[in-house]
Amino acid sequence: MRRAPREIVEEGGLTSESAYFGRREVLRALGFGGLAVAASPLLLGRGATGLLAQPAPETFPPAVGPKYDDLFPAKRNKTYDFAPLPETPEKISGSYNNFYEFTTDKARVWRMAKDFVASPWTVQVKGAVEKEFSFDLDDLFRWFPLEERRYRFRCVEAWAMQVPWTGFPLRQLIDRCKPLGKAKYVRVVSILDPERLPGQKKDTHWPWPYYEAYRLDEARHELAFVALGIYGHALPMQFGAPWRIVMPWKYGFKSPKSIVAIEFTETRPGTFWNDAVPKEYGFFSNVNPLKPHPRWSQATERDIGTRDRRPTLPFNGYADQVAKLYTGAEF
Ligand SMILES: Nc1nc2c(c(=O)[nH]1)N[C@H]1C(S)=C(S)[C@@H](COP(=O)(O)O)O[C@H]1N2
Ligand SMILES: [Mo]
Repeated sequence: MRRAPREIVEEGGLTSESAYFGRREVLRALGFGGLAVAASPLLLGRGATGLLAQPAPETFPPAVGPKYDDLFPAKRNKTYDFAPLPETPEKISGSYNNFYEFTTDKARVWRMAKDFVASPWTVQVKGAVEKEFSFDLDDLFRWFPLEERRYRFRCVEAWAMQVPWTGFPLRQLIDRCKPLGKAKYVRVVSILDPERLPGQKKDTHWPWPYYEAYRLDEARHELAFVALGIYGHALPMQFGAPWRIVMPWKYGFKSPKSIVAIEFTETRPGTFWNDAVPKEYGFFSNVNPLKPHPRWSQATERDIGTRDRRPTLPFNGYADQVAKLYTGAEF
């Protein structure tokens, strides 16, 4: 996130995503990544791959394979909708991802992730629970009825999208874990596998694996969601297959991908970004237009689909539902 926000979204007054993707490919072929750097033979070599590569497809395949296709598409839950904003096309949201385990280059994540098979998969449940246990993909996909929810999503870098997630309320999974009364927080840990995740091998200055945490009342809120799918099919790898958490009122980094452990604690756990850059990323990180990031304003956001800029909403538009969870200081 060091450079994060603006290098792509803000660049050059582009008006359509085709112009944007077209220009990216051209820049890449010339040896320019997201940022202008002096062309070197090495960069040209790498860039040439970009020119030969196919542009992003309209849709991306599930990283768990076809095994759970019978569960999709799930029934839409009409309580949750992002209207009047338009749905962000899969082609756009699926080729503009933050998933640092692969690469920090948002436009390249889908290509680097496309051969990753997220099956089999085991999730450990530990800490302050009645009994520690683990579960697998069949449990995850078939324990609870799946539904589709249309949510807004807001990255701390000031870009936003609107997507239909498929899954179930996080509260149901928490109940299944049987936390003890003394548990006050829940912590989740993403996959650690440097052999298959090039970012974990290359960017060793980060405290891998990725980890996040919430106060239990936040995690049990009706909006807190377990996503197993998006756009009516199981998650493609770049979205965090086989499952992730989605907290739509918080900045996107509080929606961790590809989770392998859930732990209940009595004291507040650290989080990946707060531990890595404490001055920039807090524990709650609720979307707040009035509280600028130390390096940029959060007053407005850019829609990655329409490319419109619009005002940021408190709690990303979910204030009526979640504001009551927080004191002023926590917002
Ligand atoms: N494990 C893991 N989870 C992650 C990230 C990451 O790098 N690794 N990036 C976060 C950030 S900063 C954002 S904005 C969202 C992006 O989700 P998307 O690529 O599905 O849009 O994922 C979040 N979850
Ligand atoms: Mo983000």
